[in-house]
Amino acid sequence: MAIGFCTSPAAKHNGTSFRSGALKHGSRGVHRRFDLVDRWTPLFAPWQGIDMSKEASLALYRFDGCPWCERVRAAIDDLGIDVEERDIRRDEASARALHEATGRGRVPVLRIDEGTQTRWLPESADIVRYLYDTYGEGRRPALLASRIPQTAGLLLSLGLLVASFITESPTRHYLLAAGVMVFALRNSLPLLRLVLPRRRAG
Ligand SMILES: N[C@@H](CCC(=O)N[C@@H](CS)C(=O)NCC(=O)O)C(=O)O
Repeated sequence: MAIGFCTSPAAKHNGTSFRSGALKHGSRGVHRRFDLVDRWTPLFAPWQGIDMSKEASLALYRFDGCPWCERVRAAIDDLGIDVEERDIRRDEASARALHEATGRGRVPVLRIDEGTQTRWLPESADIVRYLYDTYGEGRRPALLASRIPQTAGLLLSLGLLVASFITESPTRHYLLAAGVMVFALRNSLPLLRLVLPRRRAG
């Protein structure tokens, strides 16, 4: 149900924006509670200490060819939300800001600005979860944004490696090579997004 009291990246595609008020609490519980009290959120907001006039803006720190960043971008495309992108290999100021905030240059990192508060969220899996929890309205992550390809690839490569150790015949070498290849492929799976047609919601 759309209320539209304040705008957020989600507002672009679904007109619902009060969820951004829950960002600073950052807990699933708060989101769920808001879903239940949807219509009454503006009444509860002051009581919850939430400033409904604040707008959350998101920025993704990334660089080209980073598979974990592509995983997050797949989620962003799937959700159809507006997220500014900062390429830390092309933009020195962004690289510096990231380093100052997180103490390292590892990406992806999502910067969440809401009012005067800024949160830096690292780890692609956590970012994807956060985006779907906040803007997904109950949806599950798109395949390339989800853990499924990574987990399946890891299990398959482990299976092949174990099989290569317990096999006696020369086949073991093929199994070992396949295990290593599947593992390498699994790590670059999100890059598939770069060659597949992009599916952008909204
Ligand atoms: N587990 C992390 C992996 C992130 C990662 O390894 N990022 C690479 C680029 S794809 C990186 O930033 N490496 C540079 C560094 O670690 O300083 C995630 O899923 O976000």
